Amino acid sequence: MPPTTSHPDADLHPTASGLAQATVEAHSAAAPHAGVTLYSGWFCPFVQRVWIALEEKRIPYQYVEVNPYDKPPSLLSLNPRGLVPTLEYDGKPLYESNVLLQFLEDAFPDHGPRLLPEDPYDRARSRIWADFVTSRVIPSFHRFLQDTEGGEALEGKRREFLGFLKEFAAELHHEGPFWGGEELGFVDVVLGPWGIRLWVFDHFKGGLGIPGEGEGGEDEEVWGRFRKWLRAIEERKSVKETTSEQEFYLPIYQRYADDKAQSELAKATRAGRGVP
Ligand SMILES: N[C@@H](CCC(=O)N[C@@H](CS)C(=O)NCC(=O)O)C(=O)O
Repeated sequence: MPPTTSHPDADLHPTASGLAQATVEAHSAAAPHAGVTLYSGWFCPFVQRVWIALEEKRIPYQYVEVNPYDKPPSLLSLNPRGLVPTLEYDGKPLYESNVLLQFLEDAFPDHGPRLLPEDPYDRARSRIWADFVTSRVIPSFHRFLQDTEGGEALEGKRREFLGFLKEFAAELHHEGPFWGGEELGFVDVVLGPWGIRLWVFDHFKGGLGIPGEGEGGEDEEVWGRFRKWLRAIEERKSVKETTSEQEFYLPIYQRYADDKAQSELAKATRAGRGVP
């Protein structure tokens, strides 16, 4: 059958599956008054940041699935960048996942838990580490995933990525389980969607190499703390209920692993730039 669209990445599974499918169905009705509409791609980790926050805060929202590689006019008219997540609030558009997280915090102060700390210093620190995730961890995740040279080049990218994860892990609250302590917060939501996607390195790149229990040597404590964080993220209801079945992510990540993906993120990685 000839492709129905010209973008090479557009041919993906059309809808969420598994636990995420039930969440989509529960939010298929038009957004209630003072609610928001989330223009989403079920597979997208940037979307998942915002989706987790909407679920955690129990903000009324409508979920609208769009294919950002076959951009419908409804998406482009709201977001000239044509990226998901895009949000419509009171008829007005907003985008950029980290901005959206902070917007939800400001616009719905009485809904659910606050993700950012009250204390100005702690808020600023959360923003520093959220920025670290977006400017360092995610580009490095993609450099590693999109490597097709193998050998020393792949090994170097693996080491770079592990180095960033270790730097992140060293900043985690001593007990946790989350970044700032017992409660899930902004930094957790910003990295969480990539945390639950670390399986891609086992699947496509011969392993990530986070030391297992008792294997961390002088870094045992920091890696132990990272594993505890990751377990807490993986077990979080809002994370599970916004995650689809692995088999449907596979063909998408296969294209990244073969360095064939033509998304803005894949192209930016190839060109040595950061997150689009
Ligand atoms: N900086 C954006 C990145 C969003 C993004 O790259 N979304 C991807 C899907 S995961 C997208 O819409 N890609 C469409 C494209 O590459 O044309 C954010 O944080 O919201």
